[in-house]
Amino acid sequence: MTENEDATYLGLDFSTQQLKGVIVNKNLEVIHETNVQFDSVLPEFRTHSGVVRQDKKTVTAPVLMWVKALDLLLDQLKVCGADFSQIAALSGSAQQHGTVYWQVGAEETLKTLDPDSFLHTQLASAFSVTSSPVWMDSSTSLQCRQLEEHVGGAQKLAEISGSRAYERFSAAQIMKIAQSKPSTYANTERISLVSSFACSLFLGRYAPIDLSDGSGMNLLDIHSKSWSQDCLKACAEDLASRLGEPVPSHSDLGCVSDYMVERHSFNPSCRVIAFTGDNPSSLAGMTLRPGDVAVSLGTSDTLFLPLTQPPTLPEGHVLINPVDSDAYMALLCFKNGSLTRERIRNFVAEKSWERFSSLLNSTPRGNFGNFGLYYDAQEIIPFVQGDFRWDKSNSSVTKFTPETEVRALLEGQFIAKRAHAEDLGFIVGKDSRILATGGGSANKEVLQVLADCFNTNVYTMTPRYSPIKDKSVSQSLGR
Ligand code: XUL
Repeated sequence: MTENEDATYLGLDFSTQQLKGVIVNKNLEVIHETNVQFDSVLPEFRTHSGVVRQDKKTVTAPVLMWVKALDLLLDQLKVCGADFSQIAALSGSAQQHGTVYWQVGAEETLKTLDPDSFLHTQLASAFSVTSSPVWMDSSTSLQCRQLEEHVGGAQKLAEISGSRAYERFSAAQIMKIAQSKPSTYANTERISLVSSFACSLFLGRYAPIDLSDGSGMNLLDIHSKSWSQDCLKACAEDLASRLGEPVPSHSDLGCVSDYMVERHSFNPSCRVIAFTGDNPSSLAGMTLRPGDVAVSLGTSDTLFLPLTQPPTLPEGHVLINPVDSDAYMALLCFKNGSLTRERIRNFVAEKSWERFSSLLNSTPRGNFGNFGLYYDAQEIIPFVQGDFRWDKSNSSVTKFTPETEVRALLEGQFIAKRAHAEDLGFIVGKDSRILATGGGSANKEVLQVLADCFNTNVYTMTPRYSPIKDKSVSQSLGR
């Protein structure tokens, strides 16, 4: 497409609970924005918070739900008045680690889609695994130990891939499928991450895995930026051909598919840029400077920061930086984020954030010495589950008053983040900035607790809706 003053750009986010689409102009002003909530809009897939809990440890999401959500989202954007012919380029982000299994012959289907029908009807039998394992899954401890043993231990695996073996990472998930369903694995011609799967729907062929999201698999050598032969071998037979070659996260992959042009009137020269994981995308979008730490408060809570060199971390992850493939980023992920905050809010604050905030404001910082840690699902760091409460004499108790519970929850969540970050050697000093993002960062009272627990200033980004504000960092909460 030639230089066009009216050019727009489409961004997609395939997150755990919803699919979101945003169209911005060349000044990054949001022109259209819409979303599809999986549970309420697509109830036929029977998800809760976007996932299906098969048992306490096994958590998956139906692949066709994501495809159908895209059919709906594109139609919704058109109803909002979006003109797809003006879109010069598109890209996207997605929940990390989840794997999508394309059946033998599926790429041929992708390349020959009929513009007269929906994607979800045509791709109904394109997947050899119909419900994809996602990042909330913790059912692969056995495969994690096997992988670490094969490469020479947890430390060695962390040196190679940036992380010791983690249950939700793709290697252990692929290994579990190859071991427990060998015919399903044999009938799989390609394995995508959720990000590269979503990108493939726009490209009309298999999109490569990008280096940044690819570092969340326990399969990529983060130094050579190619698949580690040792890890591949430990995981499953003939895996390299099923993964394809990884590419830098900002790669231009070519033009949008004929299907998108004919069905949705995309411009045939609209470029498709590699999709990546949600955390790398946030790092890119927040333009962090040295010393900054980002805290994302979403379905998962994460903490991440840019790095020039890759340390070997005993816990947490080192990923390749999505903006500069020679640099890195550190990532800590806590599974019990917004769903746990909502559970406590529903229990003690009549499902109201206002009531939650007023309970919070009725207790002082430090909560009179009361402290709590709440893990609804099997946590990642530390690997525990359950509610734990202590009073000021450090005795374990089973119950708090509503106001004590609310503060104990937030202080527990944020002090744990600080403690784990400091354990890894990340020092939040007086000149540091914490940049908060994600749904939970909309609540000022919650951010104040974050500022108090880290004893530093917390900033949020202002989305650039009209009227447009100049400053991207608009709000500062004092210590
Ligand atoms: C990161 C992680 C989650 C997912 C879901 O390691 O597991 O943050 O990306 O958002």
